[in-house]
Amino acid sequence: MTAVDTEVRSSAPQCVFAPLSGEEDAAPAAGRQVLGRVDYGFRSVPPGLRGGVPAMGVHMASEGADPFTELWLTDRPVRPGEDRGLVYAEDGEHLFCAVRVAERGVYREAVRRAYAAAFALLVRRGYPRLLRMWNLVGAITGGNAEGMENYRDFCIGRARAFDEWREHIGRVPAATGIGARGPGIGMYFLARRAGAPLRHLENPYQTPAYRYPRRYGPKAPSFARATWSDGTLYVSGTASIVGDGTVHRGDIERQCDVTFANIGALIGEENLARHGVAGGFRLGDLDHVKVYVRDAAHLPAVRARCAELLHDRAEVRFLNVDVCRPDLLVEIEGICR
Ligand code: 3EB
Repeated sequence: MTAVDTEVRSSAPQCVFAPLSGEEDAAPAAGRQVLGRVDYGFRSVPPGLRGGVPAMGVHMASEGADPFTELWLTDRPVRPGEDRGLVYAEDGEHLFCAVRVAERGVYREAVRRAYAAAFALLVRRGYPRLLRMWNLVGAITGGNAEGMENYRDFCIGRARAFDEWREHIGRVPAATGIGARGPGIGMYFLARRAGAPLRHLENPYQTPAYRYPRRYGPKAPSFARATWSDGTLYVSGTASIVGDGTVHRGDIERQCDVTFANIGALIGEENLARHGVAGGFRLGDLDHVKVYVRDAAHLPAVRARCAELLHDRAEVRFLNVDVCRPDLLVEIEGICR
């Protein structure tokens, strides 16, 4: 594999964590256009164009956790649109889109359809290189109408969509799959134009999620541990998993340590080289970090550990939500550039 050239000037959209916006438009930085906006707030708001910006509200914040608005900014002109329940915007290099699946007894077919609609949109608009997806799943470890865990039900639908669209969309990208405080599933995606080079990374300490054995569900989760695009490394939600198994059940301190060790190994020079990417990152390079903590009582300990390991100026937000395995206490994602 040859190393991907470092591009002179990145066209990657810029992630910004802003104060939670109300119904009014979030004010973008001067001269910048908003590709997409996700309100990590106290209720879910269906995807829609608000002030010409694709926006969605997800019920992720709570007392003691951090409400915020995530903005994806670009300095290129943006074209927004709506298509079969999806909202999106594109700037010629990247496309953001958001969709929501309403609460239902069994999710898999609706999830398959929502993913397929998103994939059809990406392909039609000329952005078939999917590079990041977020899946915020209500009652993630609860049972559906058939007694199957909602997360496993969700994974079946997502896997079917990837199977059906494999030749157009290619390999699975970095992802977050995490609990939401309200019902239903909010999903949003970033994709890049056709022809752009992407690299999807695995973690030397972890079994690829798409190869998890059947005991974790009938269809393995469709995601990579990280995706590199345009000088930016998008790090998936990462937890205290070694191989395919959860380690340190019930021990928040050690789960934090394993999670950070996993991220460190994933983003380091050696692992990037293994995937044909030049350079390397450290935990201090991680920014726009989201830390998902299952038990509110663990928030102070996790905040303290993050303050030690992450950069002083890193943007970090803490959310008190369920994680996709009942024995996982914490999950952490971020972006390096
Ligand atoms: C794991 O490593 C923890 O299903 O999209 C992390 C990131 C996890 C993404 C997903 C799930 C997902 O298996 C869970």
